[in-house]
Formats: sequence, structure tokens, C-alpha cells
Amino acid sequence: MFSNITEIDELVNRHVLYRQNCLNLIASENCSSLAVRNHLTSDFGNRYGCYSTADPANREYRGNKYIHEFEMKTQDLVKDVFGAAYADLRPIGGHIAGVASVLGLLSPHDLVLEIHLRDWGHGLVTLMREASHLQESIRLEFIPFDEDRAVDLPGLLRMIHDLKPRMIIFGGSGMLWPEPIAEIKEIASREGIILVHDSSHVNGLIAGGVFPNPLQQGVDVMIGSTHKSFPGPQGGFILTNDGEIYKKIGNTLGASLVTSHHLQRLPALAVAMLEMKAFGKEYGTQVIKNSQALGRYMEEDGFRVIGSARGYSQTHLILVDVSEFGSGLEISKQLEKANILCSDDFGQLDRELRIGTAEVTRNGMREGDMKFIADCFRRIIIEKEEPGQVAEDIRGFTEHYRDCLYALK
Ligand code: DSN
Repeated sequence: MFSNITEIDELVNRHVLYRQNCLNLIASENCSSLAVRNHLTSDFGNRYGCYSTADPANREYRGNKYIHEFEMKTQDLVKDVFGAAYADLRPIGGHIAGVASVLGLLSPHDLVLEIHLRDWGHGLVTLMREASHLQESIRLEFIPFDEDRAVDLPGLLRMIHDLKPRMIIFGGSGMLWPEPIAEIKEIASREGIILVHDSSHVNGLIAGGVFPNPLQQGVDVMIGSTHKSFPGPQGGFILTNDGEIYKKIGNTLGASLVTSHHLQRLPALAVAMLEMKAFGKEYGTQVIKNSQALGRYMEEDGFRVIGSARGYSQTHLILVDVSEFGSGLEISKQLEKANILCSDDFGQLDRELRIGTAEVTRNGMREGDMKFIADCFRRIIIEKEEPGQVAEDIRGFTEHYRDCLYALK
């Protein structure tokens, strides 16, 4: 255990140094700017600002006058960036925002369609149903996908017709393409289906206007986290244009899922929102260009890249099927030895790697740099080179990319 502050600082610094020398391609991570980090610690972090309904005016603790003003102004900023009428900033992550939406909007025995973990879904209801009584009360089926990992629209329309779901949850952890929300909006309205979008992964791209905004396309609720392609502090939000939905979810969230909502996130979140207003388009455009370039270089290097025929990706990540070379999990561990950090498919088919481009883009890398990254994968996975030399080359390469661009000073 630690016995003094020096030991604590030393270990944090070792982590920072280690991660500086890694290629961080974990799609659910990002670096935040100095301005965001500098706003993560304040007196807010030691205060209670709870409200147990959806109404922030009903604070349960005294001394909240500036906290309330701050939260309202941050809500306004988030609503402005995402074009939403209502924003709830209390969820500590996208997952709990989703749990609140499901619990707040469904009735017992309603059917939900979500993305299967095998198709890189987040598994929101799948995991909730591990609590046995929820297994009895929420029915679940999965959205069909095609071989490019795009939603199979005719298949989904058939399911809607045959199964009459009450809720459809789009958005996953391996999103390559926008989903057909506009295409099903009409039938969803007619059939009373609640459309939810888990935008956790693509929030930064939506903020930059380079990925379709699900709220504008017609979803009833957009949930998400603020620390993936959106380069803010760890946290989550719920957005909607429907006042009744806002109340139902907010009342559920405040009553049973989040009491103290970690106010220290708010100033950092506000700074990150301003950064995305200023630089989101430029950042998001470069992220997508980098994903597409990386897909192309990976394919040239001999990998099977999912969605190759459609241009590899329209998001901050690509998916690569590495099954011909071994287990995805084992390969990701071998890559880690070379300081290449990416995700295997989290215990699903064990055949794909998810490679994200958000953080390296913020570090300043552009399309040409993706060649170096693709070659590192080739050296480890195909040529089975010892990781030491690759790690050394990565250390030399990343030395030139320690910036955090698209940031306010
Ligand atoms: N769903 C996990 C991921 O995408 O990495 C965590 O949010």
C-alpha cells in the first residue's frame, strides 16, 4: 500500500509516462486538453447538488445557489451543441443513462430490440437482464446486421412488423456507420415504438456535425458518455426533445440510480463543449479521414477490414477480422506488449480488433501517419516480430505527437 504522497505521485507519473509512449487506439478513450483537466478539480467536487426528480430547481441541500446556476448554464451549452430541448447531466456515464431510460420508459413485459454484444452492442438490456426479475419483465431481441456491420434495414423492418417492439436501442461500441433512424421513424411513430440512441461512441462526431444527429433524425432519447470521441471528462448525459420523456427518465434517475451526481465534472464538461463548438468540425473530419486511411493501409498490409467495400468507416474506429491469425484476445495482449493499445471483442466471437483514431488524431496524427500504425500491426500480427523493437519504434514515433489539438488554451 502507499505510505506517502510521493509514492502516490510516482505511480501516477509512471502511468502517464507509459501511456505517452503507447499508441492509444482504444476507441472508448480520448485525451482531454489541459483546459479540460484544469477544470476537473474545484470546490464543486465536495458538494451535494442532488435533486431527486427531474427538476433541478428542487435541490435537496442548501448552499447550491452557484451550483444550480452552473449546472443550468452547462445544460444550456449541451442543449445548444446537440440541438436538444432537454438535457440531464447527472448520469455518471452512458450506461447509467441507458439504465434510467429503460427503467423510466418501459412497462413490464415490453419488448426491446438492441444490438447484440457480438455485433459490438453495448449490451445495455442484455446486462440488465442478468438481474433475474428484469429477465422476467423485459423481453429482448437483437437488431440484425449485414456483413459490413451495417444495420440490415429490411430485416429490422420485418422484426418491427412481426414482433411489435416497444423500444429500439441503436448505437454500439463498434459503430462504423450511421443507422437508418430516418428510415424507420415513420413506422416507429405509427407503432408507438420509443427510439433510443446510445451515442456514447460518436458524441464527438455528432458535436462536430460530421455524423448525423440522432435527435434531428427522430430518436426520442439520446444517451451517451462524454469521454469517448467526445473529449470531455468521464461522465454521461440524457438528451431529448420531449418534456414528458425527460421527466420520466429524470424521475427514475434521481429517485434510485444517481443521488450525488459528481458535480466536479461540470466545469470540465463545459470547457469541452466550448472546444467542440470551436473545433469539433475540424477534429471530427480529421478523425474520420484517419479511420478511412487506417482501414486502407491495414488492408494493403494484408488484413481483412470489415466494411472495406463501403469505405471502411464513417466514425472514429475500424474493425479488423484477425481470426486467420489467432484469437483476438491473445493478439490484443501481444500488441499490448509492443505498446499498441486496442480492444478485442470483449469475449464475444474472439475474432475482431476494434481500432480507434480519436486520441491519435488529437495528438496530431493525420492520414499519412496511419501507415506507421498499420505497419506496427503487420509487424506484430503477421510477421510475428518480437514486440520490443516495435515498442521502441513507437516510442520514437509518439515523441512527435504529444500535443492535444482542437483545444482551447
Ligand atoms: N462499451 C465499452 C467500450 O466501448 O469500450 C465501454 O463503454
